[in-house]
Amino acid sequence: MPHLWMFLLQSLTPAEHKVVLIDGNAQPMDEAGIARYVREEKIDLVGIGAMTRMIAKAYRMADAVRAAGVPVVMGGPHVTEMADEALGRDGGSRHADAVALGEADNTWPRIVEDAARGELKDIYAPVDAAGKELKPSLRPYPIIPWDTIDLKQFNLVPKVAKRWLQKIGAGWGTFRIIPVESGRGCPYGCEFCTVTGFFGDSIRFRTNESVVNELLMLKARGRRERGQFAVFFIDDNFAINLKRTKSLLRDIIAAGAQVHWVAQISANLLRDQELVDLISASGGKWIFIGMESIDPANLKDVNKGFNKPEEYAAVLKRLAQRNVYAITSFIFGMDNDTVGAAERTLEQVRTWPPGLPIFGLLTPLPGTPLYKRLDVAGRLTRPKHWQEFIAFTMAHTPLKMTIDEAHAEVNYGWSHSYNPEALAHAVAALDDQPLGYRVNIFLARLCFRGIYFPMLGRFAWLKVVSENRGTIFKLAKQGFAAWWDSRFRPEAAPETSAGD
Ligand code: B12
Ligand code: SF4
Repeated sequence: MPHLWMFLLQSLTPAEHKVVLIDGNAQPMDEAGIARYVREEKIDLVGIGAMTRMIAKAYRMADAVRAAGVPVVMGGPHVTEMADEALGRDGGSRHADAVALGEADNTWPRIVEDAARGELKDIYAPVDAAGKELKPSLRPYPIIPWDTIDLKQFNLVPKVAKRWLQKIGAGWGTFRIIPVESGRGCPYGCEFCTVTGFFGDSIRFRTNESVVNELLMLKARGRRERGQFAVFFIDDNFAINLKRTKSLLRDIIAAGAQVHWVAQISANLLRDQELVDLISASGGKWIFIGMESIDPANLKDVNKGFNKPEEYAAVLKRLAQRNVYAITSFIFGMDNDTVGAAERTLEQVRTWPPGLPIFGLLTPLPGTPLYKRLDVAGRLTRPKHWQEFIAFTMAHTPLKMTIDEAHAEVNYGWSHSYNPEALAHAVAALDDQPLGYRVNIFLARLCFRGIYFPMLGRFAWLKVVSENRGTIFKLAKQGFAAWWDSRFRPEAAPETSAGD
């Protein structure tokens, strides 16, 4: 999925400038490649955004661009906290000519104008003339021209299958997941999270109309191209204001702007049955829930005591009754975790409707209260872990187990949730549902498996397909039977034979 910031800043760029977007995930380039590109295309200014985990690579790319003689501006959550690092003021080398702190909606046009005049400043802060912090209101919100943006690099359908898939149903020649924001900010202040510090606890929303129009634009393009769009509402807590969220979802339904969508919502807000009904009716398919832990002591430690593990099951059942499933996110290596935390978590997960469990390690990100607490306590083992990023590797010592034991817990969680037996079990749990739901969960599990187990390359995929051949055969058999019934025994075919 592409990152929203680049489309947003592109829309906010003064009209006389041309913007080219390169997503390092979709179009990998090495240092020599990016240097060649900026020289050949005669690029005048490069903007780079990155999260903490990708900042080391971002700095390397920035160094190569600067060595080619092109100025670099960096922005995003990491450099907002570590501006001195990016500007080489902490004793290290300089990677950026300028840093945009915080939300750059209002500063970006100024940065571009300064760069055009050759007068880039080191730091751009979102403040007014009196130095008071200014948060963009999101009303008005720029129109992101999804109908004309070149989205080739984000098509998830393999090229070889494109022509054939275009003919299926409403057309599957393209499938793209598009980030859309309907609001910003979260006041909850969980200890490990960057969001409350970065976006502030002032929550801001776009108008319903502007969100609905964006969805309608995506739908129209999908129809035109005989392809599909799904939307990720990237709001940190999509239902933080229940009344507003319900009104947005009602407007989406009234305008016929439903697309399949995913959003992040904390479990406490999903108690509301009307909200869940509206989620389902407006196209909501997957809800990402930061469950973090099934241990209330852990949740209290990280200032997330509003999560109540005893209600997780009810929340997930309420969603599943409306055919909405959950991406349930857990963190191991918390201070009250002991060996066996993963199995204890999975014991609960197995009693829930099938979903997409994901597992990570407690990570002290710069600028978070967690970072400060661990630093003061002298518990950081790799205080600048981002300079040498290693996936799924702790940067501090947990209290009740070793670092290696915490790593083993994460490995246990992923292995036991994504092995062929677990996938078969998830599919079987939906045996009473339309076939489309079973195919959906199977494909989603295969893709999510790749978060932990690298699945790059044809052979990695072939291996996984072979390991899961039993489930694939079962689904193919059911698919053939459904097709046969709909063709030759219409009276026997179920009303909805393929779900979505
Ligand atoms: C969507 C999202 C994802 C998506 C993918 C990202 C995508 N393709 O969009 C998914 C779900 C996959 C994801 C995964 C992860 N995410 Co995430 N994600 C987000 C989320 C919710 C929204 C991002 C967004 O679009 N925001 C809205 C835009 C408008 O804001 P923005 O990106 O910050 O951009 C503004 C400014 O920062 C600035 N800006 C940004 N870049 C640039 C560049 C330039 C040149 C300039 C001038 C300005 C600028 O201008 C923009 C407009 O104001 C944010 C939280 C948040 N609300 O931002 C977390 C967030 C970015 N994620 C975070 C994390 C930790 C992760 C994971 C590491 C989690 C994990 N443990 O696995 C993974 C890593 C994924 C990976 N492998 O790279 C952290 C990052 C903190 C940090 N210091 O790095 C955040 C902030 C959430 C948090 N809880 O703290 N994430
Ligand atoms: S609820 Fe989510 S977005 Fe809000 S502070 Fe906690 S982890 Fe961050």
